[in-house]
Amino acid sequence: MSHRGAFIVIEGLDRSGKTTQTETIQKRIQEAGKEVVCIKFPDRSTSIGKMIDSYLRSQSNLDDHVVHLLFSANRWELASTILAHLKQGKVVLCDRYAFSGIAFSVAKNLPPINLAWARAPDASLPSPDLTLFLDISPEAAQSRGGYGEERYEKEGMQRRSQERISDGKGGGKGTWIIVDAGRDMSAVTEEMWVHIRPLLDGLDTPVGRLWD
Ligand code: Z5A
Repeated sequence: MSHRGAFIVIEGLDRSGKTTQTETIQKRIQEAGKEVVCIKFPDRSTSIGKMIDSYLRSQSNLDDHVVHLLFSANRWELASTILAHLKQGKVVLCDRYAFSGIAFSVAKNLPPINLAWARAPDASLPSPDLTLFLDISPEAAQSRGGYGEERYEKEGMQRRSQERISDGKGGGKGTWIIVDAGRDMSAVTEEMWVHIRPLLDGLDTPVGRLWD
């Protein structure tokens, strides 16, 4: 039986090192002789992604419900691509996913954007086999480069979204691992690799769906 690839999501707060670690892990997977495709959400290259980018840079204002639905639509734009890569046996490494979508919208404290409302648009998206949540305090994140340039990069929003980012983890059958991202980069990579390596030979189970 041919194996499908593993769908691995890297989640975490702003400046927790998601992009840095995605690049390092991508190289490691390639060095292990496996094919890997990297995806990042929001994908700012699509027409929906461009609207999100403009909003995040405070160049435009959008209703909070609309923004939430745009982030979800941005994932749906790539859902069939993710499934196609997995079917071809490639590892899909994804920087942020629906868990960020829920966390940042619910953190706004604007009824009716509660957990149930926020989860609904992402229902049935491909569900990750493994989510590595890079955990860091907002204070430590702030001390890292580039903090404060975009709309959500404020301490209160970061703290509230951190409290909410695990809300989606009960959905799907995948594994959720918390990684202490406050350590040096190589220590973080090594811990992530321990969980990723066993998935590189592929899986023979169907891809799950959020929030089954
Ligand atoms: N958002 C949303 O609301 N709804 C959604 O559905 C989704 C997202 C998907 C933009 O996301 C915003 O969109 C985000 C959530 C919201 N808002 N906030 N906040 P983004 O992913 O495009 O942007 P980002 O979170 O700002 O990503 P980032 O800037 O790329 O951060 P990162 O990837 O976690 O960190 P990094 O770039 O790898 O590292 C940041 C710096 O820290 C850099 O200088 C590194 O060299 C340094 N670094 C990294 N690791 C370490 C360690 N271990 N030690 C010391 N320094 C380190």
